[in-house]
Amino acid sequence: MMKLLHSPASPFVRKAVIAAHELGLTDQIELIHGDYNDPGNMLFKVSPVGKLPALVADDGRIFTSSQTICRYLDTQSNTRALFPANDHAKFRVIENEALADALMDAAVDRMRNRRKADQEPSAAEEAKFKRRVTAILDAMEANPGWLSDKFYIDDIAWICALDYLDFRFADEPWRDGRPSLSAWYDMHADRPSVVDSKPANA
Ligand SMILES: N[C@@H](CCC(=O)N[C@@H](CS)C(=O)NCC(=O)O)C(=O)O
Repeated sequence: MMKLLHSPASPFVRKAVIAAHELGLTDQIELIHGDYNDPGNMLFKVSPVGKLPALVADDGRIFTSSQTICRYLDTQSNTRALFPANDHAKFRVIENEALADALMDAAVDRMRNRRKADQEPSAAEEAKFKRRVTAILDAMEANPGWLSDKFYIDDIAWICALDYLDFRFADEPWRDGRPSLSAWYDMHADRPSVVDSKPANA
């Protein structure tokens, strides 16, 4: 049984959960509660990075980011693929995934800035992260052909990114002024892998 260090609030963990579902691997993965604030948590025994997600494969190999986990899972299934075979299409998908990951990093960092226990949130950081999220959303809106109906890894990552914005920043609706991205999202919203993995507080 593979082991996935997991939190229901993490958009990066959710990429791995949706990928596993799409690949028919859910039954082969045990979810283990991961806590990056607890040095005693199993996360730190398996991953030198100490970020969620982390995956321990059946043969003991460790994967320490959503990118490598999803690529590894893709090789463990012959039901379908998370990447197109054609190189040109594949690099579009990989770059789209990188955009979603950067959006999630900025949104997660913005939350962390707001929740600093020992100091006031930085207004400059808040503005920087917000600007980055907006710029990435606008880039995708301006290029409606970049995402697809294939539900490759980039589509998975973008669903995770957009749902994370709804989860944490519902007062700033990303749909406003972005009809293409909204239509693309709606096309995938009812997929069982998406519905079954909605973000929740840990
Ligand atoms: N590039 C990593 C990012 C993972 C990440 O930032 N995870 C967050 C949770 S959403 C985390 O574990 N943060 C812990 C920390 O920064 O200390 C990936 O794709 O897996």
